[in-house]
Amino acid sequence: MSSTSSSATNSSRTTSERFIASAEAHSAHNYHPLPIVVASADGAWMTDVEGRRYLDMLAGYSALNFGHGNRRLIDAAKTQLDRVTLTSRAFHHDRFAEFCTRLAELCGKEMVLPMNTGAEAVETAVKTARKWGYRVKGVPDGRAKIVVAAGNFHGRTTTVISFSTDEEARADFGPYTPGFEIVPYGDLEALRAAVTDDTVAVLIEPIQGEAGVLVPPAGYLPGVRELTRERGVLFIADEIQSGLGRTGRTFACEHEGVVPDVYLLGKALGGGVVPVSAVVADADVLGVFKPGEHGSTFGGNPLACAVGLEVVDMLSTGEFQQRATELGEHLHAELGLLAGAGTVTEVRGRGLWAGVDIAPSYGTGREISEKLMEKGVLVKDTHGSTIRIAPPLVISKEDLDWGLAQLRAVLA
Ligand code: IF1
Repeated sequence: MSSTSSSATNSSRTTSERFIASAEAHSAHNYHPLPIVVASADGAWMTDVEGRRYLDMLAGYSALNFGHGNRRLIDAAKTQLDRVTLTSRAFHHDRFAEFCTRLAELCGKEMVLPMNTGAEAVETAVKTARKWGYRVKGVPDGRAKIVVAAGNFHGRTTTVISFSTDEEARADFGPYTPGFEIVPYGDLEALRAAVTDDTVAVLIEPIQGEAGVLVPPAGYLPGVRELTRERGVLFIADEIQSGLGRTGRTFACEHEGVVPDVYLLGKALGGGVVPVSAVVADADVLGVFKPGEHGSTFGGNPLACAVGLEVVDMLSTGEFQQRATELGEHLHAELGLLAGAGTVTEVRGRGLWAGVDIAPSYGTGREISEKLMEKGVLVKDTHGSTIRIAPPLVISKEDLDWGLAQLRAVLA
């Protein structure tokens, strides 16, 4: 197609508008992004194609916990790019063992099964739990059940959306995978009633992200731990978004002193550089896999391992968790003041992670997000009038305060 015409409409469009129109013409409309076209980024800041700067208060849904262009992570990636990037699991490579060993150590577990995306880690956990159920627990073939929570978000594959309660994510994609039981989140009695002898696992987010950064009632996670232990059921914690420093701890489960049987990790594990996910558990669980029974071309590749190892190294000192705790206390104190002023109806979350319900009279979450964008702050809405705030853990207190000042201005 030639583009010789320089009609008035075309030339009067901004660079951003042209990028967006072109994206809309040639990509599936499975997203409705804010109208900003990012060209570069550094730390907590992004710059668009017009040279405007924006404070990133979403951090790629926590994939960018360590900020954009983090020196250590970029250096680790660059070094590995010049050595070897991909071998497939048909061969060993010299970054694999160290990554798995160190990640297992960070989690206090024995084994790691590396994958790429979060949804793949969840799929892998579903397969692990079922196989464990048949081979170790002794569930009759084909009867394995996994209990999940309403309002969950675990990814987009056909099996994972089969146990979603979000019609947008689920409708028109059936037939659905059977074998899942959905109970209300935070309700221990409902969970207890749903667990049968065929139950192989309980799969939950220790804090529900998509649902609006929902923290379960105190005692819920310990209750899940006790119940699953009693009934010989695996407790699988999806820490893909909540884990790796975001809440002020390495894992959100830690806030309640809970250690699940299986951790699912993703997002920040790839340092915002490459997709890296993992299932982490003891050998009596992950040991169920024999050669040929599960895998991935890219899972555990040298580049992924090099970056993932650097992430594990960075988390092992506790400095990022500490930062998330301190800045998180500040963030929640400031948001609490807005709640006191009535512009905000509820604030939830832990550490540098907040779900903020804006009084509906100020508009939908989307409208608030657009107004914030105009003021140079990027957040993401979720259902109704809720916005999610999750800046990179490396954000400065000054920048965080500036971002909060823009929120106050939008709500003034
Ligand atoms: C989208 C939300 C965030 C996750 C948990 C697994 C996955 C995710 C707890 C799957 C992914 C995403 C994906 C992104 C939007 C997003 C999201 F709004 F839907 F809830 F982060 F807040 N477990 N979360 O949060 O990981 O396969 O994407 O690597 O799908 O639009 P993935």
